[in-house]
Amino acid sequence: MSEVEKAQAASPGGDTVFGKILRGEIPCKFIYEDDKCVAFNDMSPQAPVHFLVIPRKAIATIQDAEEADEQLLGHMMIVAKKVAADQGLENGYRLVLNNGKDGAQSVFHIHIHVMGGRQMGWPPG
Ligand code: DGP
Repeated sequence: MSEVEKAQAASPGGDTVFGKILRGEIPCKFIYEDDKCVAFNDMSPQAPVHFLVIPRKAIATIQDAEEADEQLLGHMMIVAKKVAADQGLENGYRLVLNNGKDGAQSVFHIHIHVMGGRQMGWPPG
């Protein structure tokens, strides 16, 4: 099943695989963690380096984010750039936040994809 097909089949609401990862129910090696978010490698990498930054707080989609989440969302971007530097992405990288069905979101717990280590194309599919 392609990532787009997974997104089309995914249903918003309820628990997610990322909730299970955060609770330690699914083993996952964090490459970064703090009290607000964690980062780990994507199991289906689309680039030589491909990791996800996810908040510990379960927010399903960007539409579900509230004004009070402003600092958390900004923090995730700062973590993304710090981990990207740790991963040696000195020539740039792509940040992606797939949102909702048409955005090809398959896991309804917001996450920033950070991809690098190759030349990215544009426009995205
Ligand atoms: P998105 O389509 O934007 O919702 O991306 C979800 C990503 O999450 C997708 O690239 C694959 C990744 N993913 C899903 N389940 C797991 C898992 O159990 N472990 C890891 N490391 N990544 C996962």
